[in-house]
Amino acid sequence: MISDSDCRSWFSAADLLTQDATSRVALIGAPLGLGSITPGRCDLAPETVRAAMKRMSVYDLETETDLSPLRVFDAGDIMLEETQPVEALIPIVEAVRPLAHEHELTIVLGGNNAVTRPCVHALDPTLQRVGVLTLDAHFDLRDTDCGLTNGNPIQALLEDGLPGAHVAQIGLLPFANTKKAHDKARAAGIHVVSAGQCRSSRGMAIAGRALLAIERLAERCDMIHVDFDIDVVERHAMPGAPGARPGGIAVQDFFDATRLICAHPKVRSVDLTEFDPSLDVAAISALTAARWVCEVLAGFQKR
Ligand SMILES: [Mn+2]
Repeated sequence: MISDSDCRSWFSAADLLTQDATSRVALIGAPLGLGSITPGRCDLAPETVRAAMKRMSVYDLETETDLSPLRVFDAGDIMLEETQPVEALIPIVEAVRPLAHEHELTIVLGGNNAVTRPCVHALDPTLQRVGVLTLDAHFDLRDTDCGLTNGNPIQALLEDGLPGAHVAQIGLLPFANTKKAHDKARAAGIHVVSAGQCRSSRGMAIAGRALLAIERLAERCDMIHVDFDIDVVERHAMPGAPGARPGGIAVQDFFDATRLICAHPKVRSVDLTEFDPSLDVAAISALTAARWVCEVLAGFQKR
């Protein structure tokens, strides 16, 4: 018997998932599909990401990062079938809060972007000690008078009492946001960094911008939640996100920023939102999402 032969398979990122609740990192699916402005199947994302993790090894040769000693407690998926965003608050908070308290880092696989508000409430019910960083093409500051959607989690959090100075947003795209949203962000004191300010052609701009944003939040907040809305990535590299547009950030910049952000000890929870597997082409988005999980863990391991 050849126990360590890799002639047919390897130890994959999916093999890091365990039922051992003492693991330093936890992962949970929040398959919220309803309430998207563009109706879709973001509810399929958690199972798709877990499956794609089987295609990722646990070793990054470029930085000689080996994730194999890490284990990730897989808490399964929250039951959110037929659930609208307004009804999803309590089940998500109740599922994520114990994980966020018992683990150094909790990974929440959305779901549409409406899962972000409950994640922030789970981390800090007072909303006074928590900071929120978004990597997103959009402000998500649409009005809430028509109800909660994937287009207004940040607006809803501000209305809940989250201070605007505790919010930083990276990757905002031209012609994907309104002047009204930009004015709201400015008035609230949100730290705004556009996609153009993050371009690779400007060197390590995104890494520097992300580090600056996270350090700014860390000065004001005891803990940070990061929303990785996958539509921040350039659309040609992200067919599986309805909101992705040409001109978004490069996928390598997305990975670099993820690792850098997740190395910060105040980052206690992260979400991945807006991945709709029904729109994906050649598993491009699924493999990007799986690599994102690896980058989150690589960043965490640097702490
Ligand atoms: Mn968003």
